[in-house]
Amino acid sequence: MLSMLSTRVFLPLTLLTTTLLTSISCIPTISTNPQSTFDTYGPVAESQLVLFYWILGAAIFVFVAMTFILLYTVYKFRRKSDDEIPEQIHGNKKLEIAWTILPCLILAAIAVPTVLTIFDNTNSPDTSSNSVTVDVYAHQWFWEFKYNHPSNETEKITVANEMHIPVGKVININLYSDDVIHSFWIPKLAGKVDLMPGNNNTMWLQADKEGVYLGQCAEFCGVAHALMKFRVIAESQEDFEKWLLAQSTEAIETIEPQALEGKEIFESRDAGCWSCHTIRGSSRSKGKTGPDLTHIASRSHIAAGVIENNQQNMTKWIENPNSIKPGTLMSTNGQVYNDPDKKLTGPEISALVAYLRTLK
Ligand code: HEC
Ligand SMILES: [Cu+2]
Repeated sequence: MLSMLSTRVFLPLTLLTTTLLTSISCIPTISTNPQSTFDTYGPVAESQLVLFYWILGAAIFVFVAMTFILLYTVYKFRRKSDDEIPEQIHGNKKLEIAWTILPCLILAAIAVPTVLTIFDNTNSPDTSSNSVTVDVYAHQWFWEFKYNHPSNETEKITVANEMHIPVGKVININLYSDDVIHSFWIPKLAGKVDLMPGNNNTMWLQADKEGVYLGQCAEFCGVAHALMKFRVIAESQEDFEKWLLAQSTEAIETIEPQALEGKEIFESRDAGCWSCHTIRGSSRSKGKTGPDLTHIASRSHIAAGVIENNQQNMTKWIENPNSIKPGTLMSTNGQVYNDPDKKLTGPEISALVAYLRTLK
C-alpha cells in the first residue's frame, strides 16, 4: 500500500516541488542580466516587480491547490471494481456556486493591486519645477529625447538615443510617435508604455542609483525593431546640468582642415546628409528624418545603441549602414545621395568622420 502511494502520489508531488523550487532559484541568476526586471533600481520598476510576485504567488497557489485536489481525487475516487459506477454529482448547487465564486475572488485579489499600480505608474508624484520633463519621440528605428532649454523657455533641446537624467529625481515622460506603434522600456527602471501615433501617453520614472541603464523598443515596429535600443544615463544633478548646458549649445566650429572638408561634403548636394540630419549652428543641415547630430561625438554609441561610437565604427556606418542595421532608413549605402552610380570615396568618408568626431 505504502509503496503504491509513494509512486502514485509522492513521486509526482516531489517532481512538482522540485520544478517549482528550481524555477524560483533561477531568479537571482537572471538578475545579473543588464535588462532584467528582477533587479530594479527605481520605484516604478519596483512596484511592477512587487505586482509580478503577487500575481506569481496567486498563480502558484492555484496551481498547487488544483494539482493537489486533482491527484487526491484521482486516487480517492478511482474505479475500484469493474462493475462500480462512481457517485454522480452533476447539478450539485453548492459545488457550482463554490467554483464560480472562488475564481472571482482570486481574480479580484489580482485586479485590485494591478489597477492601483497602473494608476501609480501613469500619474507622476511630482510635476513641480523640481522634476524634469522629457519628451520621447520614437522613430523607425531610433529615439529622440527633447528637454526644456535651461535658459530659453520656448526652445527645446533635441538629443538622440542617449537620455541623461538626474539621479533620485522624478522624471516625467511624454511619449510620441509619428510612424508606427513603439514601446518605451527600460527594464530596470520602468515600462513598457506604448508610443502611439495620434495618442500621446505619459509615464514617469526615477533612478535610485547612478549608472547606465539599457532601454529597448518593446513593440514590434518593423525590420530593425530588435536594434532599436537606447541608454539612460543617471548622474548627479550637477553632471546632468553640465550635460544639458553642453547639449544646448550649437555645434562647435572646427578649423581642422580635414573636418572642414567633411563639413563641406556633409552639406553638399551630392552627399545629401544635411537633408536628413540637423546640426544646430549649420545654416544648411536642418533635416528631420534622422537623428540630431549636433553633439554626436558626445554619445557613447551610434545607430540607436547598436555599435560603439569610435572612428572605425563611424566609418563602417557611413560606408554601409545597412550592413550594421538591416533595413535602416539611412539608406544611402555609401552611395552619393543624388546619383546612384556614384559612391562616396574612402577619403570623402574619412573627412565626414573627422567632421562628425569634432561635434562634441
Ligand atoms: C535618407 C535620410 C538620410 C540621409 C541622406 C543620411 N542619413 Fe544618417 N541617418 C538617417 C537615419 C534614419 C538614421 C538613424 C538610423 C538608425 O539608427 O536606425 C541615421 C543615422 C546616422 C548616424 C548615427 C546617429 C546616431 O546617433 O545613432 C550618423 C553618424 C549618420 N546618420 C551620418 C550620416 C552621414 C554622414 C550622411 C551623409 C553621407 C547621412 N547620415 C545621410 C537618415 C539619413
Ligand atoms: Cu520596436
